Amino acid sequence: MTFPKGFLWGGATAANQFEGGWDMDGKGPSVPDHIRGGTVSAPRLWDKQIDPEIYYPSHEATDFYHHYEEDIALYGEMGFKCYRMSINWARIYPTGMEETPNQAGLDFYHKVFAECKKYGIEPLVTISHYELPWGLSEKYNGWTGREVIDHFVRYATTLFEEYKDEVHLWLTFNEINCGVNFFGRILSLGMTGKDHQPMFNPNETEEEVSDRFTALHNQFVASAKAVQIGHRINPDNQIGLMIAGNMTYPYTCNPKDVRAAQDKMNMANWFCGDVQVRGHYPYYAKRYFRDNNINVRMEEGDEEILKNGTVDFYSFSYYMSQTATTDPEVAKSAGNMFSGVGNPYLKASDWGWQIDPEGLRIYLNEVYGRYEIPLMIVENGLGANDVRSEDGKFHDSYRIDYLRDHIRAMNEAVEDGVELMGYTMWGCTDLVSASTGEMKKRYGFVYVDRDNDGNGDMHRERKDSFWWYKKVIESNGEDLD
Ligand code: BGP
Repeated sequence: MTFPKGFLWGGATAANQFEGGWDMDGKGPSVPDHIRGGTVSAPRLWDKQIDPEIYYPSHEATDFYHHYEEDIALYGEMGFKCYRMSINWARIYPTGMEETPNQAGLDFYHKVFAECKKYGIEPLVTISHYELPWGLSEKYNGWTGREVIDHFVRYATTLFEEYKDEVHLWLTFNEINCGVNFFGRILSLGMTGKDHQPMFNPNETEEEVSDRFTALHNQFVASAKAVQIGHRINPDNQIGLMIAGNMTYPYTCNPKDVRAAQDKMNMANWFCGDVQVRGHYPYYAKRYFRDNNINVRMEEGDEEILKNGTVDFYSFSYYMSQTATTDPEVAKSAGNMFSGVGNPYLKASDWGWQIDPEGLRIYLNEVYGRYEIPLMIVENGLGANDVRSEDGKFHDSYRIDYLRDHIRAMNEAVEDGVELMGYTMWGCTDLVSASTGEMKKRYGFVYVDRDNDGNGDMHRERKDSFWWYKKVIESNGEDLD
């Protein structure tokens, strides 16, 4: 086992799922603050007006806002080299439209970075992780509005300047490729539509699909501008993209299935990376837009901006793989997050996500072969319902098994020659699930006393995986037992 020296071992969280303090010290509401909790079978609904009688999981989340010292100390104890976190835009610009930033918001993250420094932890900051200030969402129908680009650029510039000496690793948008799908409409693009609707709503008109791709285009332009500004403010900044890693296999070797998988890989996985790494839309986009009557509103000069704002590295989340087929009978079987077809060779988590460590090695090789720029796994982990054992502890051996298998696969990819910067396990401290809004779906090395209805005193406890991961980091990935 050989991981490169300086490999960035660590964990990852996102402000809207972890921080809480949703209305504290001048923070404005953001889109997730309007989204209720749900389950795997009961969809999360979003409300235009926040109803004080209703429980919204992001409002307190698992309260990093008041526990950051303790949480980062635990990361220090595990030996983290890197902590991936996001800054909440509405904490810095409460409606997204102010001329000057909220000082209390800026101060909070200075304190967070100072704690990281204490333990020698390098922060990796996602500038926008599934949240848009509510003010911008309401005024412009989220990223559909071209104006949002300028608001984002002002926000990103503030961060690059303010944290110039504290942060050098940045990601512009979390899982930007979710915007290719209806799935990303609210979560990723802040386009809310009709009131009290499910967060994931597959029913879109042709016009709405065009708006969604326009919104995604606006994110591409905003990201490319931010990359250029970030490099100018500090040439040491490394700025990456972030993709929901979507490994799709053909269900059979029938060429029709192979083509279906290729098509899925193109649009659900490669499309955004092609724009952000290569600096232009891929060749297959034209036909996709034509066949689906999609009209993306672009402006003169955008091509130039995309060309000049390509990223320094490719980061991604990886949880599962899926298959594709054209056989309508097979297509009926259960899918997962990207509504793909089940793979009979794989087992699934309790939430139906198919576990595939080998797929991680394949994916790493595919991505590196295509772009030949450094890669980083910034999310990977197992969402599970952790139950306290009779001895009062959390023995999460299933999580250790999942992580061990993925780290082995990652190591194989490094041996294959893939240039990998690091690995930040998702949800290192328990936090709210993005897709279902549950607390019950836990990922952490650290348990947080909080349930689906908002009960619990938020105290933290180490699970077995905490001690295991500490050994993994100490041995630079050699000791996985
Ligand atoms: C990714 C998101 C994260 C995170 C993770 C796990 O898609 O970037 O925000 O939540 O998935 O998903 P979930 O919380 O739905 O289990």
